[in-house]
Order: sequence, then C-alpha cells, then structure tokens
Amino acid sequence: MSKEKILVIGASGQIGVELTLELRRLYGGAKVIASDLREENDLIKGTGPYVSLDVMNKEMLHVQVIRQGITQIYLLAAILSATGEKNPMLAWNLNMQSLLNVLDIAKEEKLTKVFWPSSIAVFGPTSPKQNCPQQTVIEPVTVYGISKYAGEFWCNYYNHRYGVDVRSMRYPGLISYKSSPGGGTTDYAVEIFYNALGEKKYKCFLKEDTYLPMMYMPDAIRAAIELMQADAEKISIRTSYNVSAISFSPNEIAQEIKKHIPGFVITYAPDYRQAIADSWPQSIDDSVANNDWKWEPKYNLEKMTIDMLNNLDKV
Ligand code: NAD
Ligand code: AKB
Repeated sequence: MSKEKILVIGASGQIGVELTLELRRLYGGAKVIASDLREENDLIKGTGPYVSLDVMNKEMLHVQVIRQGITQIYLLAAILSATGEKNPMLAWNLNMQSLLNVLDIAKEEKLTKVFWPSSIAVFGPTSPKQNCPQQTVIEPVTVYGISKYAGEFWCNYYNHRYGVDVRSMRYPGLISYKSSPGGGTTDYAVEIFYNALGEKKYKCFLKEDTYLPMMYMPDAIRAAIELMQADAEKISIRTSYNVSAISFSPNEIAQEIKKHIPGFVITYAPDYRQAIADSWPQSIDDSVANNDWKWEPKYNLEKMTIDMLNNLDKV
C-alpha cells in the first residue's frame, strides 16, 4: 500500500475534478485531499476529504501540509490566458506566488513530488508555428505565458538547487465534459459541444482557420499520472515537457460535429482572444516526452468528438 498522501490544490477546476477522481481511484479516497478556494465541485463530493484553502496563504497551506501528513502536491490553481489579460497583475501574483509557496513548502517538508502544469502559452509569435520543439525561441506575449515561463524556471531552480522533485508539462488546450473550463483562449473547443447539442449553433470567438494544439482530458490526466509515476532518472526536463495530441481549427471541429449533428451551424466573431491564439504555435513536437517517459496520446479529433457528444448527451 502506498505511503503517499496527496494534496490537490484547485481541485474544483477543469483539470482538478478529473485528476482528483483518478488519483482517488489509484491511491484510495482518503489518501487524496481535494482543496480549492471555491466550493467543492459536486462530482468530487463524497469521494474523499475536502478542505477550503487559499494557496496564497502560505502559513495556512503549510499547516495543512503538516497536519494532513501530505507527501505530494498537485498545484492547479491559476488564472488562465483570457482572464489573465483582463487583470494582468492578479494573474501574475496568483500564478507566481502559488508556485513559490508550494515549492518552498515542498523543500522544507521534503515532499516526495510536486506536479505543476505549464502551458503551450509559454510560446510566442517568434516560436516555430509547426511542430514547435522542446527547446526553441520562447518569447510569450501574454501575462499568463510570462508567468508560466517564469514558473518553469523556478521549478528547474528548486530541483537543481534543493532537490525538489517537481515535474511539469506544457498542456495544450484541454477539452472535457465533467468540469467547465476556466477562462482560457482554447475554451471555444468545449463551448462548441454544449451549443451544438443545445441550440445547434455556435458563435466562435476565434477565426475559422485558427489552428491550435489541443488534448482530450482523459489523455491529459493520464499524462500527468504517467509523468508523476516515471522513474526520476528518466526525467531529463526539469522546466516543463512539451506534450501534444491533436491540432485543429474551429472549422475542422465544426465539420466533425456536423457528422453527428447535421443541422449544426457555426459563425465567427473573433474578439481579443484571437491575438492570443495567433501568438501560439499550431502544433507541438513532444518527442522528448515520448522518449523520456513514453508519452503517447490516445484520442484524435474523431474519437474525442464522439466521446464528448455521447457523454454530454447523457448529462
Ligand atoms: P481552472 O481555472 O478550471 O481551475 C483552477 C482552480 O483553482 C479553480 O477551481 C479555482 O477556484 C482555484 N483557485 C484559484 N485561486 C485559488 C487560490 N488562491 N487558492 C486555491 N485555489 C484557487 O483551471 P484548469 O483549467 O483546471 O487549469 C489547472 C492548471 O492547468 C493551471 O495551472 C493551468 O494554467 C494549467 N493548464 C490548463 C489548461 C487547460 O486547457 N485547462 C491548459 C494548459 C495549462
Ligand atoms: C488557455 O487557453 O489559456 C489554456 C492554455 C492553453 O493554457 N487552455
């Protein structure tokens, strides 16, 4: 039986709900403490312990880590790209301070591992658009991207300087049906399914030919667990790994949905999020993750679309 006791911070968010459920399945409900600033998500209620926690309050966080005997932290609290541009200082403060609080406590309490997701938002207009490599020109233009890139170097620093086993990956846009996305530029790819099943029409805030890297949530959760379970000597990247799965445009996902909902209509009204999307790569080279810990996605656009529609139809 595993001695690990896991704290998930941001457990009521888009990733947090599904990650908490999967960690509880693997480690047992009582071994995974869910925490968030907002109320407990209905889907995780009754599956294990929940504590209300503000990650910005380092002392409170430290007390919880000691009191609960925490050995691993999954830090998911953040402000994403679109919301970040509306309040840059708030995004910078939360995204940086939450990570520094967790890394410092991990160092002091000698936690076994920390998981902190970065994003494809670290890349900017000067990075290669196609198959963007692990190591390349990185000049982010959003506050979210800047905070993620700085965070990657803090992870690297705490690993090299203090031996903290912090692991990270640059998630693409995530698509899921259990918990709603929280203010990203890629959120259209979730909204489109709700609107297709409801009103059968969707007004997209990105242009029809805006290709972006995306991933279905089951792949994203599996990627996090596989990275965290990999042998430490296999981890050659201590900033953050590129991971990829699918790349598509609003037009392409709309055509895929139309195969199942023929009357579905998409229109386009690009807003401020178009500039954010235009600054990111269209596809990602994840060969280093594949080489180091055998990362491989399982869902393509077709398979994901069928699964999303089937599951949302039941909701
Ligand atoms: P989300 O916004 O859905 O969830 C974040 C959660 O953190 C929310 O439930 C929020 O209440 C909580 N939170 C905010 N401030 C907090 C605080 N002070 N204390 C405690 N909890 C707080 O975000 P998500 O989509 O689940 O993203 C999780 C992580 O993954 C973030 O670091 C994000 O940058 C990264 N990521 C997400 C995506 C994606 O498409 N969802 C892509 C790339 C990277
Ligand atoms: C966003 O759009 O901000 C996120 C991300 C790619 O990090 N989904």
